[in-house]
Amino acid sequence: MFRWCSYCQSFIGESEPRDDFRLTHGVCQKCRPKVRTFSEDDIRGIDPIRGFFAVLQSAVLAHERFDKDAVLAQANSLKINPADLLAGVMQPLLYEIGRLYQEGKIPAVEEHHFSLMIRELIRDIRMDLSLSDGHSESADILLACANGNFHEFGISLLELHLRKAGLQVESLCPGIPADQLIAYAKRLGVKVIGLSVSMEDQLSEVAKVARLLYEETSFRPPLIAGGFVVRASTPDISGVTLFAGSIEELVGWVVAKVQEIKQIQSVVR
Ligand code: B12
Repeated sequence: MFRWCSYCQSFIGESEPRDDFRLTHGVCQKCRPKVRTFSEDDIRGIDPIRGFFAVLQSAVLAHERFDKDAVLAQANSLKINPADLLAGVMQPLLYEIGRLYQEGKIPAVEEHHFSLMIRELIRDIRMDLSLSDGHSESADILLACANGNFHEFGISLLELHLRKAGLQVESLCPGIPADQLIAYAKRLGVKVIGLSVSMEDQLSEVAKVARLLYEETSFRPPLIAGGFVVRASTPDISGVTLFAGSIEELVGWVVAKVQEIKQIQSVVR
């Protein structure tokens, strides 16, 4: 399920059961100190978001196209942050679309149309936040699709959440060969590399990056991998942290790791 804060309407994260795409309420860390008890009114705080989600979901189920500008405007009027819109509203819809396609309930073309709309939405959000598509000179973390993976929404979403936490993020999709990826990460001086994997055969690309990093002498940032096929049960890959947790947990982990590495580097210098 997808948890929203009943008080400030921000997306908190996912909770079990993971295959239930409905929205449920909770209290985020920021609001927690202000809240001692729950009243019925408090719980109803996410009703407008549930309503918004329900309208979008029925449009998707009815194979209707929806107007991304109207979606953005409504999200804005509900004070939904763009990163939360993607994580808490669009992400469950993407999973729902994937399930419908897998069950043969919608044709592939519907899945493609919906993907196109999400892609445009992400582009608009990036523009609104003045995030250039150009490449910067340095970054704390490089997020990339594993070579051969064209599913870009996962890393776009993570990028927005990591930026929201104050990190400098560079992202790369589609992926590039392992040696070029490492050369690029080195040039940016990143503290962490994150690879996104949507299909089992892409796990070997992650292993390739880990092997090449192991051969490096002066540049060995932690390598993490996540994505649709990464589960707690995924067999270990040497030199890789497999991450199957929530966005919230990932952001916490990366922020702590980057701080730790920066501290070590400042002492060594
Ligand atoms: C949209 C979509 C597409 C779009 C992608 C558009 C785009 N520009 O991104 C299109 C139509 C192009 C597409 C193509 C294909 N797809 Co597709 N696609 C999907 C769909 C419906 C949604 C994916 C998505 O965006 N999810 C939303 C994002 C936010 O979720 P996410 O990627 O999982 O990311 C989250 C986490 O996994 C994690 N995460 C992601 N990356 C990382 C990285 C790190 C470091 C960490 C820590 C965490 C992390 O954080 C994110 C936030 O929670 C899924 C179905 C599904 N249920 O997911 C299928 C799905 C992933 N696709 C699938 C397949 C098979 C394909 C194709 C092979 C289809 C084909 N026959 O052509 C091609 C492959 C293309 C390729 N080489 O990559 C399968 C994969 C099955 C498998 N495991 O093998 C799925 C599961 C559908 C299915 N049920 O069969 N697809």
